[in-house]
Amino acid sequence: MQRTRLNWLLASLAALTLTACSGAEEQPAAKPDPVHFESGDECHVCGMLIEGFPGPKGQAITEKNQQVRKFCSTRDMFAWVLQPENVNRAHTLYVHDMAQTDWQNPNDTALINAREAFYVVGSSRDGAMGPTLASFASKSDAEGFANDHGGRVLAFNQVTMEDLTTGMGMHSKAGMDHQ
Ligand code: CU1
Ligand code: ZN
Repeated sequence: MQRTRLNWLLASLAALTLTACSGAEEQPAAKPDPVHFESGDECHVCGMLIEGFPGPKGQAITEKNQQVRKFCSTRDMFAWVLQPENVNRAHTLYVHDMAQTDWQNPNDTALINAREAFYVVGSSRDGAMGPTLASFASKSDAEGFANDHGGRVLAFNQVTMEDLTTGMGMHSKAGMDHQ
């Protein structure tokens, strides 16, 4: 009797350990930290130099080989993310929180998880390529920005390809101050 009970105990312990191990293996690797934008960095989508242009930037660290992709604007980041080969991937994505930093010269200390951010589409403020999506960590900051500069607030998952083109159309006046 004793012995059977011991065997049973050992067996269940072994099973527990096995479960714990395979569980640990399935856990995704820790999310990589954002990297700095450096002078000379080029946008992965449009090829232009990223530095020296206003508005929030984006970056992606790819799911597979942890390759860094940098984008001149949130708009170009979404143009890449929404491609069929990327849209279902767990790429790590960062954008600037424009509540924490200057529109003309966003600082990398303000990079936040793009998937948890809120975006103002169709505002009057331009990014590196003209119309862009203003990114914010907090929904109320995004709403405040939309009150001041127009546009509507979307969560990451609500942004579509159409928002990158037609959604920008309501913007008209402030579009020409590129220096
Ligand atoms: Cu560009
Ligand atoms: Zn670009």
